[in-house]
Amino acid sequence: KADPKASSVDIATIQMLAKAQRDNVETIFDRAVSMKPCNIGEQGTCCKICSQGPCRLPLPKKGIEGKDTRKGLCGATPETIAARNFARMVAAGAAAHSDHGRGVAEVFLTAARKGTHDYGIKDEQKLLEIAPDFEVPTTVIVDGPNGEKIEQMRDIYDIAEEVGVKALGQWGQQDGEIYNAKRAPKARYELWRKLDVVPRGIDREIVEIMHRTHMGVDQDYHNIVKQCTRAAIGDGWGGSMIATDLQDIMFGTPYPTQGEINLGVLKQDHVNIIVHGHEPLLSEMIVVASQLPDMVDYAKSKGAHGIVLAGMCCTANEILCRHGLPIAGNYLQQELAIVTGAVDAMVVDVQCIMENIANVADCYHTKIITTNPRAMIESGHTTHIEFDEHNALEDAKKIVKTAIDNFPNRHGEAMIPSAKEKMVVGFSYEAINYHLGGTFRGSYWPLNDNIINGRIRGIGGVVGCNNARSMHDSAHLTVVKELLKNDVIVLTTGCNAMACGKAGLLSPESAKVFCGPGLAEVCETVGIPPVLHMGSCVDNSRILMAATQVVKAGGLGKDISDLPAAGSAPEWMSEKAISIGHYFVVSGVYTVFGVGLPVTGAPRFQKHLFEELEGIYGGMWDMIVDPYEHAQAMIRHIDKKRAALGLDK
Ligand code: NFS
Ligand code: SF4
Repeated sequence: KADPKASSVDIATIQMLAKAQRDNVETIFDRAVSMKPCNIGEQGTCCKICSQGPCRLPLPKKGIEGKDTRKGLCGATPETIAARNFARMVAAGAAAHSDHGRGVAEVFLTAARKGTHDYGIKDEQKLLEIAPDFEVPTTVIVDGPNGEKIEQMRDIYDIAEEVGVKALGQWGQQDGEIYNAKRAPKARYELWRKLDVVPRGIDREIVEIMHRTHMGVDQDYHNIVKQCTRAAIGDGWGGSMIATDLQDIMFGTPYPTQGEINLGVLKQDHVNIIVHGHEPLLSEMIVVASQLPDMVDYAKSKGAHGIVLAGMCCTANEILCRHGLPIAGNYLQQELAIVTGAVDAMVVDVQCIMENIANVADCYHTKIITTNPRAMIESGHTTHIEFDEHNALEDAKKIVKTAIDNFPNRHGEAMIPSAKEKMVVGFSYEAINYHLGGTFRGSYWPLNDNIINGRIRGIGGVVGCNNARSMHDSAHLTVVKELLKNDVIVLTTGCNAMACGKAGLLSPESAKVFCGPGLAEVCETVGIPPVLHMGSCVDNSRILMAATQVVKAGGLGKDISDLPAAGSAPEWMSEKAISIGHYFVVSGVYTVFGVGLPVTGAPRFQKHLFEELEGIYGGMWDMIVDPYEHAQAMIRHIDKKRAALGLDK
């Protein structure tokens, strides 16, 4: 069994893990102790893409002496094998984000055509801002009463429809370039064109990875990485960015708001519903349904005082940043939320949902409700209520009602940890513009100015998952605190954002506790936290846009690769993280991963990712397990970029 105190730095997690063990409920923490990973897979050199294998090519214990003669049956080198495995992770990650984006685009188009009552256009301003990127005009010229020409706004729903059609077209586009590539700084876009890596269409690049990594196709790791680049740009600047933009238009662009986080947000005498997964299409409707007076009355008729709706994983970030609704916890807390005995329903859609929640739920009264036709759980105890956006609110009401009906079935008193923390969240790149600018129009110039004068040393993007192979939240917090101490402002998303929230780093007051003097001064003057929560993992596209705004504001070079900035995923685990890492790298960012990367068994491929890519893209991969060293490497890179810009350390 796992030692609770050695498993997490988060008190609520430690308490609930101990309770799970008392209740004889096995969790991922216990299995991480009893099951060790395969060391060949860990090195990235196990090939199972044809049935002559799996061919396993571990690094020799004494290292490679002389020529590396390892080969699979077909002759595949460790480089080819590791590169193919890596590429398939990029493909899966890009597919996950982009399929999410496709779903959003489909609903957006339905809404634009007024084919649903439940979704509409909330942020017209943002629609008008992005329309030109899709070459959609926002005005028309009409004849005035005296024959003169007058420019008139087009109907907002007409604009939306055209944007929707063009956005959705980005998935199936066969050639040309995806529209958003041009949003990157000019130098970056031109570099991509020169290297011939601008994605032709989002789906096409993902499919091509699957083809190239089939047995006996692409056997040059440089060329495989090039295709990874196309698919990853198609994710970050394509599928993910479209998801973020259209979600903002339909549900509102996040602006700073307060929220609360950790298992302590659950309430003993309330119906507790957790929405877990990734797509706000569902959770937005559950937000509406759970606040309807007849639903609240129904909950009261069952003996509850009200309804708590809390999020988990990136769905949580979506509803938190837009509505200030509480977060129950990050990825590694999903089983433990159920262990409280207070969760009446856990509603899931797609991604990062552990199959074991069904087993844990069996031991308590919690109903697991799957909602997406892509994602079911084979278990006698999960309920599937399919969510159809044409009937969204009705479906959401059915889900909320199922949770309420389950409230009387609790097994006695629940045990809810008291831990919860307040935080300020919702820093879309538009909001950063406004806040740091502090003027009516806002701009990124004040941020740049503070970087130039050295109060802020640089920018760190720290994102990504939890991983049961490393102590929960520990590496996240060490990396972030080390950056803050060295005056590096941190942009965050995903499960890192939640780790920071639980540790109090998302409050403006934390600036004077954790930051170096320069960063503390800036945060206190502006009244922002030193760690800016920008949303879910698809919202890493906001970080790309923020970086682009910083470049455009001037004074810090011409490209993202010139900025004193670095990226990090200290506790990554999902394939999505690999796609994100790669689009950051090829956008010009030095990107460090913790835990381990399955490339170490293929030294030449590793060198390509860790060193040679810098010469091509100005950004490169790195892997450093020790979180303190990890942060130091980021700071060294930031200093290198400062020096190149002629700025003091
Ligand atoms: Ni991102 Fe979000 Fe968390 Fe990792 Fe999973 S929730 S999309 S993949 S685990 S950060
Ligand atoms: Fe082995 Fe080659 Fe088949 Fe991979 S493709 S399993 S290395 S024979």
